Amino acid sequence: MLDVNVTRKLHEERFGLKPRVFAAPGRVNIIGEHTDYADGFVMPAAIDFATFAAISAHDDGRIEVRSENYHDEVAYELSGLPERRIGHWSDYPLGVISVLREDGVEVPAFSLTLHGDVPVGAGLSSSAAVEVSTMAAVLSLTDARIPLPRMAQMCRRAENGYVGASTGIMDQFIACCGAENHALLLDCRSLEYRLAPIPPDVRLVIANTMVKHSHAGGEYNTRRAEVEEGTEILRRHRPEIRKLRDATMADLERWGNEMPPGVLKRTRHVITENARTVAAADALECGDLETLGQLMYAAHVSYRDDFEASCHEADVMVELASKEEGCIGARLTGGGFGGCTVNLVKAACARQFSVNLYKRYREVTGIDADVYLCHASAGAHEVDL
Ligand code: GAF
Repeated sequence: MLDVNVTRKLHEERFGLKPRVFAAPGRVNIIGEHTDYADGFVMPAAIDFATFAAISAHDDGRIEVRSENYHDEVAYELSGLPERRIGHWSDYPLGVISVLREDGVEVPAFSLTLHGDVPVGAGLSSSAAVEVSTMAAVLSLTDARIPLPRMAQMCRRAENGYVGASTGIMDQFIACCGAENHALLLDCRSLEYRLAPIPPDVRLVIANTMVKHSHAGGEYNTRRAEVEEGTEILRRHRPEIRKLRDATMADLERWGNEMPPGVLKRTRHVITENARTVAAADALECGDLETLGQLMYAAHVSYRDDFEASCHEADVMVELASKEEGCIGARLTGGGFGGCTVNLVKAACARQFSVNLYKRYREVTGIDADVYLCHASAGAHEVDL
């Protein structure tokens, strides 16, 4: 975990002003993959990796944004901010500023230092952590009072519209509304959510396959387009199907033969994943960890075979985890095509589990994985002195 005092000091040394500091966490998704933009259900938890956004105001009409991770900074006149992405790390904070202004927030001049430890390209939502921490920091300089769920929607708009990745609401929402020691079941249509405690004798172990994943363009958007195509075919028969959230397996059995084979499989994944996610939240709330674990394994199989968003390394990682003592459930988490697996593990076994998983994965793939013992953490907040 990063030391916030280091971020404060770096900001003061660079900009000569004492900052206020805001934190937003990364996340791991326990279950519910590619269901958010289908208005379905997801069950992520915020984790103890975060981005800090240290901010101080000034009055020279400029904004300066420094990234300690990229050892780089940008500066613009407030009157001359780029209107769209330039393919640079600064697209994320600049996208947030653009959305704030679109919504009528008067953004003042400031200096901002971004400093985080959410692994990049690992499927743990480093970009949402940057967006949400930036928004919380910038808002602190204004009179605007924006509730956290709306902040999540605005940050999503920044990512969709400005950065150009057609992601759903999950990552920004959990970065805003996550709670210590809880998973969050989100209805991505109504944005109603409930928090489910993670039992104290269960640990979240995140295993990084070290296969990089990225959203901006690429396979994520292709999958999303296939999901839209499947939805459109079902909607022709049942116009009340606005999103796949409204469709059932019976609909798919009836009209799935009109879909290209890939589209049929993507559609089936989303419909079954929604059901699994709701069942998983119930299981967690009832303390039925065995059912929860089985649902996670089933979700991985669906992600691998129907959504075809896994990769060899993630399949190996899940298989190896399932054989370790204390493993309740394991699956590839996040947007897919690499990144991390999420493992629910009995607390008493978690250390040995991590050591063994690292060793076995190295034997099979030759790759040195990062294995993180995490705990569910709070969403966006100001970090007190
Ligand atoms: C990425 C996206 F940003 C989320 O909105 C979600 O679709 C996820 O992939 C897949 O479940 O993290």
